[in-house]
Parts: sequence; structure tokens; C-alpha cells
Amino acid sequence: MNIQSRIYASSKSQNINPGHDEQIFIDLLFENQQKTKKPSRYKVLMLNDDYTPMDFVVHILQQLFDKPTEEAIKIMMNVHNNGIGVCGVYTYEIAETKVAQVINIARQQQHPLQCMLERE
Ligand code: TYC
Repeated sequence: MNIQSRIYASSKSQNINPGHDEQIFIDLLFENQQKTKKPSRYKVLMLNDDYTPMDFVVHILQQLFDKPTEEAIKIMMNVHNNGIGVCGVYTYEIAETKVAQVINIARQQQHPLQCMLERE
């Protein structure tokens, strides 16, 4: 529930009708809340394939996603076993950049590794 409806519900339950000044205050709170909405976040997903070497995937996770070795191995094995897995969650611009970087580095090395983003 947003702030405006929370104040509205609370004033109803207490039988209060907001006056003109209170209504302006509620509207300002609402307007401010709209402006400060958190940006959506996007998951960077990695897909399994039969050809990309495991150590290459681990290396990508360490270098591009700042994962410590153990976590990088876990993520890689999760993708290997389940077909898909999350490498990290970012704002749209950062997620998009990571996807492009993964695909570029993989193509340079002639690996078919695939990566995509999905809104959280
Ligand atoms: N399945 C690959 C192999 O056995 C390893 C791999 C893991 C490939 C994760 C892609 O996103 C991937 N060499």
C-alpha cells in the first residue's frame, strides 16, 4: 500500500476527514513518492551449453561479476546442472552492459556462451 492510501485508510478508520491543508500534504507525499520510485532491477541470467569450458565461465563470473572463486564455481555448477542461473542483479544499464561484455568476450574466444537479462 502506498503512503497516500495508508493515510487515507488510517483517517477513515479514525473517522477523520482530511482538511484542505492535510489533503495538500497527502498529495505532496504522494507526488514525492512517485518521483522517488526505486529503479527496476534486472537479473543477468547465464545459460548452459555443451561447449563453453567450465573454467572460462568461472573466470567470467570472477572478472565481470566480482564473484569470489567459491561463489563463481557454485553459480557455474548451478547453471551447468539446471540450464540457467543468476549471475547478479543490477539496474537496467549495468545489466545490459554486463550481458554485452559476456557475449563479446565469449565470441572473441569462440565460445557459444549465452547470457540475457530479465526484470526482477
Ligand atoms: N556445460 C558446460 C560444460 O560442461 C559448462 C558451462 C557452465 C557452460 C555454465 C555454460 O553457462 C554455462 N563444459
